[in-house]
Amino acid sequence: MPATADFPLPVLNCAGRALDLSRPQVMGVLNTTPDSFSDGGSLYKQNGLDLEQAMARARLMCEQGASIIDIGGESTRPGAAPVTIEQELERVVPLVERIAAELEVVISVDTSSPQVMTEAAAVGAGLINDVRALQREGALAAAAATGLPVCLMHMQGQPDTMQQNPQYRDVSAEVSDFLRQRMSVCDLAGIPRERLLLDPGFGFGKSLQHNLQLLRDLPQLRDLGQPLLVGMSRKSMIAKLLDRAVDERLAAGLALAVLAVERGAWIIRTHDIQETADALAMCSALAEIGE
Ligand code: 7PJ
Repeated sequence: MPATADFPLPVLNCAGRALDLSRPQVMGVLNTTPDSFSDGGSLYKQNGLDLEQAMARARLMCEQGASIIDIGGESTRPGAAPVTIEQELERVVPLVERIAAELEVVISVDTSSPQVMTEAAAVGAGLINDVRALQREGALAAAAATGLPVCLMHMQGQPDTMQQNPQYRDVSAEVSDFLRQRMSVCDLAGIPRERLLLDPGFGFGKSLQHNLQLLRDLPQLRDLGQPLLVGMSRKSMIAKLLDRAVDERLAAGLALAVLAVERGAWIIRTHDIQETADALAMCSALAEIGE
């Protein structure tokens, strides 16, 4: 996001680690769930998360160009087994701590649980990424107390049933209204605008048509004045257009990432780090020569 009067700081302070918002950035997804749709729990061994393997993955993600690593311990895939707070803490906190100690990267936690926010922040997390936009009881206060930046995402319904028959009068206006409301709520709770990122939540209670309308209308969301984060990597919206298996969605995902940056997105959440970093480097190169 270019520095403007509305957004004078091209750098976001993520627990002392700088996130450069003067150019598009890659957020790499590191799932610690045994049932993730995109990587099928590949970091698991019999008695839980393989911390060494997860660290190796995190290191590789940094080498490939991720400036943020997003660690999730809850699968939001429809039909996924619900996670207990103990399981989520166990999956997320030790890994955050190790990454904070060993790698120079912004660590994001993909969580809606206040306790996970608090404990992850205590061991070095730099960003809270909440697909429920801090609506769970206690989440707003917990996030505010960490002092960390927060990504507020829009979701219609709950993960289990959200894809059954999503309905909107005007998806872009409704997502925009929701995010604006959550920004005000955050403001009252002591999370200032400078610490907020927004995300329309592709695939979270949205049909293919809704996702496409949101992508087309991203400039409307950009006008809310906060950096936009988007995640379309490997999602079923690609399969609905192309009928591709999860591991065959890379080219489409890169196209969507570039289209999103062209429309004002600034952080791309993806499973395909190096390829996305290369694609975004082309966007940056073009942006840097100016009008
Ligand atoms: C998103 C997310 C997204 C943000 C997931 C998946 C499902 N967080 N967490 N935005 N998606 N901010 O990776 O396909 O789109 S989990």
